[in-house]
Amino acid sequence: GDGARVPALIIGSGYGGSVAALRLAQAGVDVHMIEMGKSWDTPGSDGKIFANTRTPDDRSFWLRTRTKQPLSNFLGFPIDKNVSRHTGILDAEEFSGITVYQGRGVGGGSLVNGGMAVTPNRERFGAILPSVDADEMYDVYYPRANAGLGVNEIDRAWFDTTDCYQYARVGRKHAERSGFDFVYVPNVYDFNYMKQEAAGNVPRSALAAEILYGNNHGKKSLQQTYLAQAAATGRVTISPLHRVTSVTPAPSGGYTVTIEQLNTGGGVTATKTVTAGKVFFAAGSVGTSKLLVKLKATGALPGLNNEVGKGWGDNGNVMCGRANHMWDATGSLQSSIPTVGIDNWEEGGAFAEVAPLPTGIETYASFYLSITNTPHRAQFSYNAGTGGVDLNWQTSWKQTSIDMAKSIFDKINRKEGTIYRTDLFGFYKIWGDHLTYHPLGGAVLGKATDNHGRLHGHPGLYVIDGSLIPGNTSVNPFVTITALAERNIDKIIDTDL
Ligand code: FAE
Repeated sequence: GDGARVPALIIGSGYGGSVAALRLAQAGVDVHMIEMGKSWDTPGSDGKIFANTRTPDDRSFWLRTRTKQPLSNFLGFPIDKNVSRHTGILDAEEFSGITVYQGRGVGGGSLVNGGMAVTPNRERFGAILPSVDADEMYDVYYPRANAGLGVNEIDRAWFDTTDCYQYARVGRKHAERSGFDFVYVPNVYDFNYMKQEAAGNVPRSALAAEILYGNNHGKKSLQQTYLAQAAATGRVTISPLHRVTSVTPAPSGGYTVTIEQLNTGGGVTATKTVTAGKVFFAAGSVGTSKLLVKLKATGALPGLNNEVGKGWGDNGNVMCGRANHMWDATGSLQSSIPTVGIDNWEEGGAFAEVAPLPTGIETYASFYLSITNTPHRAQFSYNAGTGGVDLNWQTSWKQTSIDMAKSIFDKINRKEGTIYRTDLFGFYKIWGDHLTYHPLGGAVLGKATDNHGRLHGHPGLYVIDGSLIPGNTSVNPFVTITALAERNIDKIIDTDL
């Protein structure tokens, strides 16, 4: 409630925030989590909590009057439509030069993402976060994160025969014929549940094209894993539809946190303050960076250093489709959960996931989301004129990522005698280069913070989310965000409580 005092306050309920909440609670600390999105535990008028990908509605987007679907076109035609402004689940946040997709609600990105749970190869991790003891990460924290998240692997025999992964088998065949390393990618979607979907025994989710706007079944989001365990401790309170706007040192010690309560139209219905002994920034790379940059610039947290807002990257995300021959049909039934990838990181700087196009009809298309080794990093800065925070990302920087992705797909196209699809992102546009699903950085470990996420200049303030990672993880990021959070909270509980 307003004016309360809490030992630990966590801003955001995604991966970093959920790890911090569970471990602090298990250590006996009472925790208050503040989450700007909805709780996503109540069915809508159709009886379902989450909207379907094929029929986005008010639930689908964060405070927009028109959808902004990542795949904006089909057969060249725009498919976006009007919706009413609502605190929906997927935020397509626009900065100059890039749209950053993020989850909104209790569970953060785990609500909307594809569940691909990838532990990077050890050498690549060492290159990204050299100050982190890799032995400890690979012996203790990656296994702990994988267990906590409920990561599982697809049954290869089932993969080889099920209709819903025909598109992925075509992806495998093409990758192998061009000599690329083909990898099976673990996931937090329960593959046993998916088998039951295919057999017609349970309600369909992955096999009903659910993804992006939430999965009604099968996926173990944070609500089913870390947050369920955290709730069971009895020490964690979550306030959904509450947004943190300020954190500043309190006269009596600790920090005064200002919080706006929102209605589902996005309006502010109340403003509250809470005093917190310790504050954990877990608002995601963009959310945490925006808060810190603004709080430093406006003098609320004057001790923060000049690294705040720096080192932001898009994980090199770029999308494309390939047009297959008629004999390489990808199937009308496609599981929305990707489970395979093409690894050309060492040679060409790209790791591509074979993604579904779950339109429900045969498209003869292969679709890919590539993660690339781009060197480009942007910076957040406070805009005193608008009171907002800008990002200086350059659209042209994506060309580096496109070139890296082409190291895979140009070769496959040559080998197969095929071409790129030009109808998925606009009229005659091959590359989906306007967006990222994987924002990383902005409060980089060892720069804006010490080697365990303690913010420089203000004891008792911590960063514990994707903003600690300097712009790239070489693979999909959430397992690394979770493992790093497990490592940092272990140290913080040992030494700071
Ligand atoms: P995140 O999960 O974004 O949580 C931050 C939370 O803070 C959100 O719930 C916000 O609503 C909340 N918040 C922000 N600002 C405030 C504020 N001022 N006050 C209160 N609350 C606030 O952060 N990653 C993978 O590894 N595998 C995948 O298959 C994959 N697929 C993806 C697909 C899509 C469509 C998207 C959008 C992302 C995908 N990701 C995937 C990325 C992954 O979800 C993302 O890296 C993590 O969710 C980031 O975790 P954080 O804890 O940093």
